[in-house]
Amino acid sequence: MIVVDLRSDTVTLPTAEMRRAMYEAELGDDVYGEDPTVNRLEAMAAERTGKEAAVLVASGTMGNLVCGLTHCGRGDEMIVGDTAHIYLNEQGGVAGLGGVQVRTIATDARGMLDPRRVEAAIRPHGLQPPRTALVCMENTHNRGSGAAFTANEMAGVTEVAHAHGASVHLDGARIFNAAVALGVPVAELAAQADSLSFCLSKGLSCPVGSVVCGSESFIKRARRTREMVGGGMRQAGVIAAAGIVALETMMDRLAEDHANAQQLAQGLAMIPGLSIEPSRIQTNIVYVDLLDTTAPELSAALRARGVLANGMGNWLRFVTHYGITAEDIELALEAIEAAINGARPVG
Ligand code: TLP
Repeated sequence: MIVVDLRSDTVTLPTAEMRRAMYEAELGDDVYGEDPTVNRLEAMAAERTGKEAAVLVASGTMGNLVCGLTHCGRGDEMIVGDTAHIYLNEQGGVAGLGGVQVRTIATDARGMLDPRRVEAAIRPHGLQPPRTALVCMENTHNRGSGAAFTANEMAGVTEVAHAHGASVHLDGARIFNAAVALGVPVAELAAQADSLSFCLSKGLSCPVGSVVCGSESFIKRARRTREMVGGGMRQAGVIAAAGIVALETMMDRLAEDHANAQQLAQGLAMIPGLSIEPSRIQTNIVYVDLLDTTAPELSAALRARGVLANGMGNWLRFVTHYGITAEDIELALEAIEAAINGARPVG
């Protein structure tokens, strides 16, 4: 059976060019700073994002954790949207490992924070309140159906945070999707944050890895934090080699994923029993509300028809990525329609 795997862009496999680069990578011990391939990837990442320096980490979760722990001390407070991946999907890492108090603020439907709410949540200086050390944003926004925020949209939050002495971290797991969708250099978006973590292992198709970018002094401290959480890797050039290929070759094709997501959204909008507004889909993530069935039911029915999707409660999420073609989207839509019709009560 043909399997169209739309669970996530994390399921992407490395390209042939990546595998070759990994095989041939020049290596050294990165904890000594001696892996030339890691050093090259980090320099490229810093250059692309317009930051002074960068450090390779194992995952997006580790990138966010390292940044949270580097910006915040024990008892400090970190402001995060209540739909953020950091808050929902990272095992409360900064609280569990760093004693950081996480304060959530309601985001809008796209996942954006309202600067006024951020400002109201920032603690006054004093003997008793915790210090608000960090404000986090996410771009693109996973739970916001892949919403891509312009620098302007982020600027209000950044200004408010900085005005009150808090730093800004950007969970840019899919920041290149945002840059491609908005048609702007990634550095323009990264400029709104003091630290940025982006993933190599999602739409960019690498097998593993994320990169944290920031100022020289921040990255120096982040390296120590990475060491603390066991993230110092040795011949990590095998990972970095794929990352270099990704930065060189996988960026522009993200537009294909966005076109496929739009095609999917438009097809889903035609299927009775589903609720979605295709105009909201800016990148490669498509959330759809289920009106007559539940996520476990529909995803099981889809799996039986060769289509994989994740979901919970009354929504399913489809993510387009490298390896998924426009024909796959048509196949998926046929399977979804058949599964919905099969699942709906007759009469
Ligand atoms: N997201 C995964 C799941 O964990 C939900 C996915 O399939 O989308 N930030 C954002 C915005 C993310 O979407 C993810 C992964 C991460 C961070 C964490 O990255 P990894 O999985 O590399 O730790």
